[in-house]
Amino acid sequence: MLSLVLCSLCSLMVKVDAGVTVYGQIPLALQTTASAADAAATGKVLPAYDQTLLSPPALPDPRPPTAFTLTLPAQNGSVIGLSIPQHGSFFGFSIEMSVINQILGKNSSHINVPFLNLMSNIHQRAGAIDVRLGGNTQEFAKLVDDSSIPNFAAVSKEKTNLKNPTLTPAVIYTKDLFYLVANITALVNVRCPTGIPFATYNGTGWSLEIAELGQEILGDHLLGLQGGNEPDLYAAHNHRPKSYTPADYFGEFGSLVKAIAEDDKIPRKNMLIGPSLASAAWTLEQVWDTGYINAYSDSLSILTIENYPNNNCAAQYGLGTPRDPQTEFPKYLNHDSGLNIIKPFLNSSAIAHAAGKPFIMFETNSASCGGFPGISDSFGAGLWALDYGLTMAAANFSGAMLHVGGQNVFYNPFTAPPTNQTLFHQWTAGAVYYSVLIAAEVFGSTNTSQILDTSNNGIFTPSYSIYENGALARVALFNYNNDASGASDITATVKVDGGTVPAQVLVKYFAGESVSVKTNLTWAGQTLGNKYEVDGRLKGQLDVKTITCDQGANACLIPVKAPGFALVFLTESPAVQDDTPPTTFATTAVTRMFNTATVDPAILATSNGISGKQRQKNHLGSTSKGALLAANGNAGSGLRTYTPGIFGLSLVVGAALIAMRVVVAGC
Ligand SMILES: *[C@@H]1O[C@H](CO)[C@@H](O)[C@H](O)[C@H]1NC(C)=O
Ligand SMILES: *[C@@H]1O[C@H](CO)[C@@H](O)[C@H](O)[C@H]1NC(C)=O
Ligand SMILES: *[C@@H]1O[C@H](CO)[C@@H](O)[C@H](O)[C@H]1NC(C)=O
Ligand SMILES: *[C@@H]1O[C@H](CO)[C@@H](O)[C@H](O)[C@H]1NC(C)=O
Ligand SMILES: *[C@@H]1O[C@H](CO)[C@@H](O)[C@H](O)[C@H]1NC(C)=O
Ligand SMILES: *[C@@H]1O[C@H](CO)[C@@H](O)[C@H](O)[C@H]1NC(C)=O
Ligand SMILES: *[C@@H]1O[C@H](CO)[C@@H](O)[C@H](O)[C@H]1NC(C)=O
Ligand SMILES: *[C@@H]1O[C@H](CO)[C@@H](O)[C@H](O)[C@H]1NC(C)=O
Ligand SMILES: CC(=O)N[C@H]1CO[C@H](CO)[C@@H](O)[C@@H]1O
Repeated sequence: MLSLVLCSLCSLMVKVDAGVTVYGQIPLALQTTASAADAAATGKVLPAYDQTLLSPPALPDPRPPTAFTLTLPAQNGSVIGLSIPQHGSFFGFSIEMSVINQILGKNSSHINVPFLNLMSNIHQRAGAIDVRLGGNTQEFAKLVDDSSIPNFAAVSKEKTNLKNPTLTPAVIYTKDLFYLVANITALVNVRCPTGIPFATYNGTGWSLEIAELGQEILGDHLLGLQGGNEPDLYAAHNHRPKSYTPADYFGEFGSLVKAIAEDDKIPRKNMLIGPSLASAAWTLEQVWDTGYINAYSDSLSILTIENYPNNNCAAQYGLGTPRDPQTEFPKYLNHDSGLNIIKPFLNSSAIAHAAGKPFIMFETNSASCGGFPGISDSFGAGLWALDYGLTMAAANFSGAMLHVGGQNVFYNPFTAPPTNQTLFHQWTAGAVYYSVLIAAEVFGSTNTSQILDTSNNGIFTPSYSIYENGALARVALFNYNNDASGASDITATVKVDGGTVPAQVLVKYFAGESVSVKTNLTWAGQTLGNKYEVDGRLKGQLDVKTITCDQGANACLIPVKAPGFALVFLTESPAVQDDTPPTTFATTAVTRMFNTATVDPAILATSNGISGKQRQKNHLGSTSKGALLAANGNAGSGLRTYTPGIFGLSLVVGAALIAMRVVVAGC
């Protein structure tokens, strides 16, 4: 995509006392006085924190029925059109290479704790999380010697214009980048596809360092190596002559395959990813017609497409015709949006499946060139992204990755605070982070979930059924209508064919006050927090509704607010009731802290299964100055899972980690 990310190094360091250094976003000196309000940046609000609130679209006319019935077979055998088995990690993230430093961490010994927590939430539900490291800037990445980037950073964005034919590297990185990622994968099951610079191929030799170091250092956590990012835009971006065709790309890809075959430092030859078109100048079929899949079948592990359903390039970069967000908003708020996005790729999804290759939407989000103010981070976008993701899964895509840019995009699932605000702000999460989180629960961790689009009540109230290990396990229900009166709330009647409904079902709701809002979003009662409040943990009491079914009538009546989303658990899976905390993390840099004044003690008290009472009783996690919290000193062994039941085992560590998850985000 055309987005140019603006970011810079984050290098906050606060000396607390001799030998103790805390790397954090909230230095102790400022904690008691600084508030988000008085410390708010003066001047222009960056797009990632934009406050535009659009008007919710008018209700459809005629109004769709508010009640409908889904009669669902109990077993998968008789279900026509059910998807291939999907992984819990179906929905992941794609992180622009130039912002790795802001998002993942500064270097291998300074991992951002909020990032770990955000990944851990998904790992806990799905068993894994896929995070692509790449984007346009990967194409211009250049390895530099250890320690040659100032301030010990592993990655640095260079001042460059990606359209500049002189091809200045967009990103420089050291070998430590791979250790940074490896140290993350040692804590959370993150699987990373990345990419080989392709646009910068000079016709004679390839820069294969990313492939070499990736295989050496990331091992099995390296999910694949992209060969070309959006090659159909190379001509438009002046990376190739105007005459550049799919056949030319085919030839260059062959040269890459050959170079890898001849490189002893790349032992695994069969993990290339392509063609990753932007679906702009070429169709996937044009690439298939070159014989690409057959010719490179032994080298290709994943087939990919990248697509944004819309663009905001006029407002962001003065390119094309301006689009008014208010006019665009309704286009996202119905099931046809996702269906229309994937329509051009269904043939390729089937072709990939027949060839035994996964087909992945490698980079997507609400609109290219940064998304739209008011749309991309709204609750409506959260519903849209979840529906779009499930649509892809139902159509046999094997994965999809939501793109994460820098401070100047509207669509980020999560954003680290701007460098000059790390003193007083925490992270910000977009509504679409919840979409990925919820998708992880839709599919669960068995990797056997099969999904079917069961929408039968019009485009404003789509629905899906999910089979796990062959049996009907969950039902997903959307309501895109926006109506505070309650008159557009829906009731779905779920019936089981070839079986009977359980006596009761558990339901989790994704809730927001309207499709327009960006604040107070909750998943099963819990929230990450609003703008600048996110440390990566879900806060608040888990609220899973129990709905009693009528077994005589073989019917469960599930209400869904307008707007809203419900995930119905028909078999009481352990995950749904599970209020145990995800794994929590420390970084090597944190050895002591006190005074977590910016934390709401009520939230702390209910977080992670340890009550305030228990904490008081054990003199733990005091929020007052002077409480000494010891922490483990090694990121590689920083993995601690704890539950209320293991106090005897690791009381102190547990308390320290809770506090750190609140205040620490080493940059
Ligand atoms: C932070 O930097 C931005 C961009 O350089 C600037 O507009 C803003 O005023 C700065 N904010 C503070 C609080 O210094
Ligand atoms: C990471 O950066 C810190 C300084 O911020 C430095 O002390 C440390 O050695 C660096 N780690 C690596 C592995 O370069
Ligand atoms: C082409 O690129 C390769 C890899 O970066 C480099 O080793 C080689 O010297 C370059 N060749 C020319 C002619 O620039
Ligand atoms: C699917 O793609 C193949 C390969 O390019 C092409 O031959 C075929 O016509 C396409 N089918 C449809 C329905 O587009
Ligand atoms: C997905 O794959 C399954 C199993 O091969 C097939 O039955 C189903 O029709 C496919 N769905 C689509 C939309 O192609
Ligand atoms: C599910 O797939 C993930 C990769 O997405 C893998 O790490 C995990 O081990 C698998 N789980 C099971 C139960 O097979
Ligand atoms: C039904 O589910 C089982 C277990 O996941 C799987 O082995 C089987 O292939 C599925 N059958 C169909 C028709 O999808
Ligand atoms: C969020 O919810 C809280 C508590 O219910 C309420 O006090 C606050 O006004 C809400 N904030 C916004 C921006 O909706
Ligand atoms: C598990 C792992 O990959 N650990 C690495 C963390 O980073 C350091 C370098 O700072 C490596 O030496 C470790 O191997």
